[in-house]
Amino acid sequence: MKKWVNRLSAGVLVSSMLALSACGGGGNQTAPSSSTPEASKEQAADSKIKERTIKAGIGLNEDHPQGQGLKKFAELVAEKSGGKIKVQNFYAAQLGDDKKMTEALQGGLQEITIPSTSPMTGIVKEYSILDFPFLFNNGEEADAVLDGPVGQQLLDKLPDHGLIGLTYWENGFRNLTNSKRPVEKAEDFQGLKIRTMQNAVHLEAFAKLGANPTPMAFSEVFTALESKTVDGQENPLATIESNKFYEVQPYLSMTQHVYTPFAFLVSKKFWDQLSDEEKAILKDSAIEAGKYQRELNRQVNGEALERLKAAGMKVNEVSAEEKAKMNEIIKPVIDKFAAEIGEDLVKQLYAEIEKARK
Ligand code: TK8
Repeated sequence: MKKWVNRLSAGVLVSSMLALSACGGGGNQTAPSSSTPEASKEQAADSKIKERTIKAGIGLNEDHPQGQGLKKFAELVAEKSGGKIKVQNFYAAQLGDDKKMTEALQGGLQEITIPSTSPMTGIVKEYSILDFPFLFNNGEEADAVLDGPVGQQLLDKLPDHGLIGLTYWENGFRNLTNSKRPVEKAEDFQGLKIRTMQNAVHLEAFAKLGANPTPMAFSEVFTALESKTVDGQENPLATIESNKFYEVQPYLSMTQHVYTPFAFLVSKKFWDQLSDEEKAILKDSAIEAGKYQRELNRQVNGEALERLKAAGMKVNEVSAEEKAKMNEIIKPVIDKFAAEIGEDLVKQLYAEIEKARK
């Protein structure tokens, strides 16, 4: 059964990637002759791009849309730099979890990582506004906010912490899995030991629902589920599939309780060494690969549910009434963080969402 699922998911993923890649990448340009003004301008620009090999690490697998996005990024950087800038990709937390890799960027030991924004609240607490449950109805609303003034304001807070934020990629809408029971009602959370990201909003929100939350690095989750140190976890479907959580989690409840973005981060120590041409290559590639990644992520998350059911997961929907009840129970936690973060930014966030809904 499982081998069949893997072969299927690999096949589907490759075909969706091929379909998507047809839309990316620029063709080869014919080099203008060397004596023309264009040539000297191009040579001047080219001279501003140095031979470099940079390390980019992520927590998810190569087959996950985040991994595929990173591959696209490396291709685009190579293309735009005429092969001078090589991006070495490290998947599946080879270089550590989101927090560890972000610290490595701050120390200048690594150049790029793409963490979930939730563990970044320890660096910039304002990122907590993105952890408010049931904030977005769909990915497009999230795009409007993240690619808009609120998203930019949050990125602009990073240089003071040794980080440069270029853009946002998509992790997605999170759903609960567990080994105990289907979670259909707010009260079904009672007593469930749930792994959360290292994030105060998530911890306090699950505690408010009566669960017993434990913060943990992503790379430790599978083992904690398998050994029943925790009963459950929550992630988008593409991650539940790519990390084979269906092998140790019989129940999948479509809570869609919060949307998590990824932030595309670069070490400021490294960034400050770059020429404007090199900075433009990295930024343009991160944004272009990000568009590809978001689209692929939505496609894979759209397809994964049937494969997870085929892999044996018992899936239950959660009604809008029960989601509203959960949101009501959690509200005091959100009010507390909203006050801590500051009403202005929170008001702006809701105004941007309203605008996106028009
Ligand atoms: C991977 C994490 C993961 C996140 C989590 O490094 O920790 O559950 O959803 O995607 O960023």
